[in-house]
Amino acid sequence: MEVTDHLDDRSGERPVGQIRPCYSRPNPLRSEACQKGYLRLGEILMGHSDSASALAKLRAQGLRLNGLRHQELRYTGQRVNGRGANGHGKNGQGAFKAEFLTDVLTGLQASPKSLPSKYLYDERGSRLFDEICLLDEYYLTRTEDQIIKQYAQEMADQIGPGVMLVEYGSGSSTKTTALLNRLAEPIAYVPVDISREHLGRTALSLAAAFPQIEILPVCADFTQAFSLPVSSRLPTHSAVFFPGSTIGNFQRPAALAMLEQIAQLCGRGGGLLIGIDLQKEVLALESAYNDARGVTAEFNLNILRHINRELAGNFEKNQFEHRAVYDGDENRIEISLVSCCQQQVAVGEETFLLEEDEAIITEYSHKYTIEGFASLAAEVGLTLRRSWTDDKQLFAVLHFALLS
Ligand code: AVJ
Repeated sequence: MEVTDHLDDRSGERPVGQIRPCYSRPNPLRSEACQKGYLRLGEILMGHSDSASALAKLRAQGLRLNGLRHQELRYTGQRVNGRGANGHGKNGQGAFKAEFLTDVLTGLQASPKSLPSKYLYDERGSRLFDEICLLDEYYLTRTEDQIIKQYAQEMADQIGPGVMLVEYGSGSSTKTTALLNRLAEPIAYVPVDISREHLGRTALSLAAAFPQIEILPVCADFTQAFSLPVSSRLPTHSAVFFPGSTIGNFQRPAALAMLEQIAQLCGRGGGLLIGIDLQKEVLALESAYNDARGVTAEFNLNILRHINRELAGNFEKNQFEHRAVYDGDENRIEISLVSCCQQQVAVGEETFLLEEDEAIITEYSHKYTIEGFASLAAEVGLTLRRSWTDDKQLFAVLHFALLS
């Protein structure tokens, strides 16, 4: 069987313990991938063209690399929705920036003004979000972790044997590990993430921990359609794992579109394991988004830095204030940046006038009841099979099936 190595061009000597990602059979995606500017393996791995520096960075982050040498780590040449994720792609950067600019201009021309929440997550934003997850006030992450840890076996039983498990967001892998540990005969694990860095880290550490599971990372924006990679063994079905209550970011039409997309990706017999934040008293909700240390405020304001840097904006961070309030009619936390004065702001060639107290909405975080979310999912054919929650009913993890 032919082994093709795509990590870099210096595939000759490799010290012991180095990663050896490979395709163990000819990969039909490969030549097409290279022609069309799909991601190459090395790029997916780290966004480094040089494997030595990628490895040094991984080591510095404390990753166990020994033992990976014989691990078959496969990467797909999955297309990143037509552009380089995170703007690092050799061919995609321009397109990515153009889309960022269009999104920002469209949002600032609208009334009320808004900015897509996905732009909160540049590198610094992602780090700040990780910090949010550790805050006392931010109960979401810790509660979901605890639910999954406690009921991982039941969840794995619900998902069933022979699955290709597709994770949206592939964040920190503690939840994933708990699940993968308990799945019966899992065929493949497909982490999907827009951040190549995150994806590389997740893929490598899970490949080391689960040598029997084929790891097929896909670098993509999961809010847009993408296709599943092909595993070497045929799965009996696919299931999407979508933790973190990220679905809460979407308003109803977008949430429905997302669920529909998941249903189509999995097909009949497929499943969805998803985390949602539950409705609760307003004080607890608002505290979670107005932490005492101001980390959430910093996270929110970071979107302005991101725009200034990437799109030649001139937002003055200290002319804006973080606001997060619960809207009981819409059942959502509305996060915005409020202009402290009347001011003019430029983004590239365009200028915008902001009135004193005018808000730019940066994020919604919808809160559901289990029944409410189940009826939403039912609209696209997803049937609620089981749900798990913590004893204070702060958060829930739901399992849906696409019945044939
Ligand atoms: C990542 C969308 C789940 O809505 O709670 C946290 C994002 N924003 N604090 C959420 C967020 C501010 C978070 N989600």
